[in-house]
Amino acid sequence: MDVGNSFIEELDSLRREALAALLTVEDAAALEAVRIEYLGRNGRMVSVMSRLGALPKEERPEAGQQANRVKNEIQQGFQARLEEFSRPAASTEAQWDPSLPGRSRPLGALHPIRQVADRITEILSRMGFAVADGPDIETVENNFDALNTPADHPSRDPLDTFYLPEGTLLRTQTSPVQIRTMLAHRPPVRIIAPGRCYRRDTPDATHSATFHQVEGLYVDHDVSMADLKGTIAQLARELMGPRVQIRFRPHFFPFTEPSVECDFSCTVCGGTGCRVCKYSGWLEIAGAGMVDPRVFQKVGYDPEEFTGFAFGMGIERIAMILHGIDDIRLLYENDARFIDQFRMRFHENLH
Ligand code: 2U9
Repeated sequence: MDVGNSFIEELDSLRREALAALLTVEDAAALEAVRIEYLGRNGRMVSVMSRLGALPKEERPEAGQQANRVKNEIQQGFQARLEEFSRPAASTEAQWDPSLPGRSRPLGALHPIRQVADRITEILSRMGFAVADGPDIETVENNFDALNTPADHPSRDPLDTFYLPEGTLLRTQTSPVQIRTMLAHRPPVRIIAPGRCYRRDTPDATHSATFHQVEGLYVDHDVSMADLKGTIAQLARELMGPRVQIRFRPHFFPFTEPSVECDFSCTVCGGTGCRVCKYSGWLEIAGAGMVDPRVFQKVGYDPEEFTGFAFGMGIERIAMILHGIDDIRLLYENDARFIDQFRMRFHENLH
């Protein structure tokens, strides 16, 4: 037997032993040990190949190619077992069905109150209103005095308002945000104040001790009731759809004069009368009016120079109308079965 033949034989037995060893390993650690023994830097493959140079020159190419084939074969065998060990248990492989639909990941959803507040904010932002905010804990001064609320006004009653120590309270409306803004800025002022408010109401289907409002304020030279009406009409159309009608009824608020209540034609029945609009065809949506000159005086604006309009609306009420919710308490229970219904559905109810 010449040198070349013994080299090829040695290669062959190396190949058989390596493949047999690869087949018998039972875990990744044993596999790695086999890899080191045969394919490692000081392994048997390297040691056999180091003897290539000792072969007669004419035999080297053929022997070299054979050595490479064996090395590749062992490497492939190693790779195949490695993949086997890095896969999850074989039993899951048998159960894997590529035709099954993918797993759906539950998506979060914005709370309906947030959705409606965002929508109103977005509509009024496009009309030029900036968003302002302020603290939930307010001063009696900002919440009542600066808004021209008489000392004996029922809303000041501790049975209606949550008073806190040192002349503070939980704000009963977002109006103190407008007071703060006017104290800090000269006109023109065009802001909305969305936020949470607190009143000592006994909870029932339409009342909650915490609720949300969006209020608006526009002060400049020559702001008129017509500007108010145009703003409310545009808001109504964008919120309820292009066919909605609006009407103003005279009302009274301490902070506006004249004051109005704003009704939208009922979006549930289209104005013909239903349970939601109490068969009137109209829904009370907002209160509004021209800012009372006494409020301007309190914040240092000259009522001879400036006029302004203000409006306020309850977000829960609007959400309830848009979504057909008949009990405000559902909005606060955070029952996932209820909340889940408002995923991506808001726009369906708009037009
Ligand atoms: C300033 C001046 C005037 C804000 C206004 C209303 C009318 C109003 C209610 C709607 C439903 C409260 O949530 S609700 O119960 N709001 O009717 N709000 S005018 O007037 C202001 C605000 C700030 C400086």
